Amino acid sequence: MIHLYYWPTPNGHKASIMLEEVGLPYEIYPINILKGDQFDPEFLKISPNNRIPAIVDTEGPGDRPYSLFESGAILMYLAEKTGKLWPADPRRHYDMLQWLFFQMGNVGPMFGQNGHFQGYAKVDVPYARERYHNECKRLYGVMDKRLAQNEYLAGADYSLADVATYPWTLPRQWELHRINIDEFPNVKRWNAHVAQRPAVQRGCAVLAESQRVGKPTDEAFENLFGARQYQKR
Ligand SMILES: N[C@@H](CCC(=O)N[C@@H](CS)C(=O)NCC(=O)O)C(=O)O
Repeated sequence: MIHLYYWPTPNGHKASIMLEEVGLPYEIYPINILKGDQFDPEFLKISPNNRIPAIVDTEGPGDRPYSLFESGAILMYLAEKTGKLWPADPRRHYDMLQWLFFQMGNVGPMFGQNGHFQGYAKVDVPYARERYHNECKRLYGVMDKRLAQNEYLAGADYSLADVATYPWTLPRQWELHRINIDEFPNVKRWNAHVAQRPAVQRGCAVLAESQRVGKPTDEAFENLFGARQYQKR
């Protein structure tokens, strides 16, 4: 059994989509990051960087429980465990890894900062707003070029790179990220195609009723970006 420590955010969705894709049984352990559950000492033992998602595999390697944090590592673990979305061919394998790491090192951090400075920061910082918006648009351009020649990010096959990237490019994020999707028609086509996968729909539906809409409350801001985030632990 997989225990999924989760909240319905783009990084959380990577893990829930993946668990649906590979068909492993899992139980949800909600970590309400708006209320500060991520600072619970028991959760920090599993996820020392106070971030979701995290998992515990009760039947981990050596038949002992094993815990993981960092969504990219979780996707790779679940793929290798099940042999699903884990290409045997070395070229396909490394094509997949390159585009997975492209998401982890670029799309996630830059889109996250873009959203922060466009919509959440309590003071307007034009330089940061412009820098991260430019980066976000540039990365949409990189993906658009890739998807002009390939059905999916890693090539002909749906892969971990799509699982990781799709939740960061949802139509409801385009306005916050100031993205005119018509400038990126290949991303638009790919996004609509991935959205039709039943596992993607089931993964995105997990705790969807708790999804935050609009600006964070003062309590959520304090937990995510304020003094509580920076307390020594
Ligand atoms: N690099 C991490 C990022 C995870 C992450 O940023 N998670 C956010 C939600 S999308 C979170 O847990 N935030 C809680 C906090 O900032 O305290 C991963 O890919 O797992």
